Amino acid sequence: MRFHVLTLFPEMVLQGLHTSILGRACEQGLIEIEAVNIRDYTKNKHKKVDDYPYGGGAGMLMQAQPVYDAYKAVEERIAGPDNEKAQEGQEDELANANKSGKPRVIYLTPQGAVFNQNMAKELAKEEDLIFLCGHYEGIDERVLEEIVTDYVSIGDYVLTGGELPAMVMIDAISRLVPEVLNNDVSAEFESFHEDLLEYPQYSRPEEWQGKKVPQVLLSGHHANIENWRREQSIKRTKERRPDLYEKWKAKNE
Ligand code: 6GU
Repeated sequence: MRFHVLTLFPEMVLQGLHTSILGRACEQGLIEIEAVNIRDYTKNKHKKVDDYPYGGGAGMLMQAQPVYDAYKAVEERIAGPDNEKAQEGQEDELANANKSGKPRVIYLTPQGAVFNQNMAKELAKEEDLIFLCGHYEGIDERVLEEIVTDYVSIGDYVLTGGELPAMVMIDAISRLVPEVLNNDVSAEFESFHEDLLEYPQYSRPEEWQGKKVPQVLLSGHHANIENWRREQSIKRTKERRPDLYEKWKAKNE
């Protein structure tokens, strides 16, 4: 799976995503992360990419031209001579959700739909994803209308730019790509599986600062352990995420 991030801060994105599990996934060729510097595409002789908003108001806007040209460069590369399916006219078989065979373009904005695990699962089916990161007060609406397929937020708070949200999404999506996690069952039995949070876990020693590991986990009785964990998941969800608990209860009644 390939991620293409359109940004004014490529080094931030690459540094953050080339460590730990995702770094290893890149080295193994399971995922590819490319950061495209929007500034490289400006036709302004001073390399400027922003300007004042018509009608007035606070701050600066990213202009349409450099964003569009950066996008076009990526799109042409994706649909380029290496793309056998596009070449053979097998657009139907492309994993891309939009029928044109064009990649989905996700604009990170607090005005988008709130990202969740179901969206991560859907997006993990795509071969290429383009993330557009805005800065300043936003991006000229006309280029958004032209290229964006999905408007996504990561929660109800305001950040200074789309880079961290893009990185959050790429992390959540990448761990669903086969073989990225070395343990292929762990992506299934985790928080949000079945709308429940994960149960508590313990490692050595058996006693730490007077606190003992629950006896059932030392018993070797697998059915009892499974039952205990499920009870704990339900209890924890009810306490910490009553909204999720109600959803789960409605489904399981
Ligand atoms: Cl996607 N962008 C910005 N700037 N702020 C956010 C966000 C996105 N999601 C939550 N807050």
